[in-house]
Amino acid sequence: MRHYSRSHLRVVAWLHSAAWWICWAVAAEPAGAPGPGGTPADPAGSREPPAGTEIVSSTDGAIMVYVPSGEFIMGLDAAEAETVARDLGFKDAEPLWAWEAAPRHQRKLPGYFIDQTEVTVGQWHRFVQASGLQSRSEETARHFGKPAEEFLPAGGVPWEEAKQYAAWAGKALPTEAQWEKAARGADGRLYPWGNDPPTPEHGHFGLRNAQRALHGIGVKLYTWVGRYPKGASPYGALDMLGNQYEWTSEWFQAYPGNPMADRMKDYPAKFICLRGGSWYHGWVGFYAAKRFGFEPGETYYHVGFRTVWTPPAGYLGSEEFGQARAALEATKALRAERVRVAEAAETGP
Ligand SMILES: [Ca+2]
Repeated sequence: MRHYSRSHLRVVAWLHSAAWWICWAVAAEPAGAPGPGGTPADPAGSREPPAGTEIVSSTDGAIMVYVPSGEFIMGLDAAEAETVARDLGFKDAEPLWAWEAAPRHQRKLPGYFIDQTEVTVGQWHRFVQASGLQSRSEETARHFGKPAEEFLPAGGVPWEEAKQYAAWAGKALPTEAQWEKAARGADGRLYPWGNDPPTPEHGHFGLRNAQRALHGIGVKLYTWVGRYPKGASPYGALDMLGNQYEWTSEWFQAYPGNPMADRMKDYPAKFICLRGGSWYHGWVGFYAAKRFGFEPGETYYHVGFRTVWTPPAGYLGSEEFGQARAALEATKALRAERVRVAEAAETGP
């Protein structure tokens, strides 16, 4: 078997570490020091963490990455939808239902952290133990107590339970805009990595033969989080496309100006919006603007979620920030070790 993921994780960890120290050297200028041209720099505490800054959440132990404040491009125009369709091997965009993501428009968001990966079996297990929740997610519970399965994504989680998890962790489900900006950055790219057509190395889409060739194992359902570094977004978020579909915090409704809004008039109050496609739906969901809906009580095994957190002003220089940074190395090492054990066992979920 190949140890593709382990070696890549080492390289990615080193690159992240190097990038961090460069960012830190910039961010750690004395507060109030003159900026370029002799103008005063930002006062202490008002600066944002650099894009892609990683932390470990103090509540649920998730690695989170920073998405800076500012505008970004959301949705697709018709020409972009046709490009995506051709990239994915379709004759036109109709089978993708890409008209649900029209029109292309600009949004502006404050900065926030988002989980680098989907919430895992291990995190979900700690949540139900701490909260006493009688969860409906049998799909996740069947993996409890098995170290090699701790870093599989939670699945079969109904929307209300996902919201309960987020509240327990002091976080929230992402809005659609938060999810989409984390996936495609600010420049309107079609996919997290840019505009190059997707390949089986960009995410887990249930392409069994291709994934077997890549990892040397048979993946039947979802797979361990963070295995596709080539699919990383501009902020380092992983599995934004593929693996589990992800609940957002919002009911599914047409964007203002959508030319097909009439076809979507029954969506609100019926469907919650999910993002990112899934291994079960294959290529039809493999683009960053993809929107999809399920009723909130549904518990499909290809549906999971991730959470977001908005830091308070002054977070960059706080003791809490230092602790969240210090926990990264051990958290990454544990995940790499669990995935190595799982790969060695050559079993899929
Ligand atoms: Ca996903």
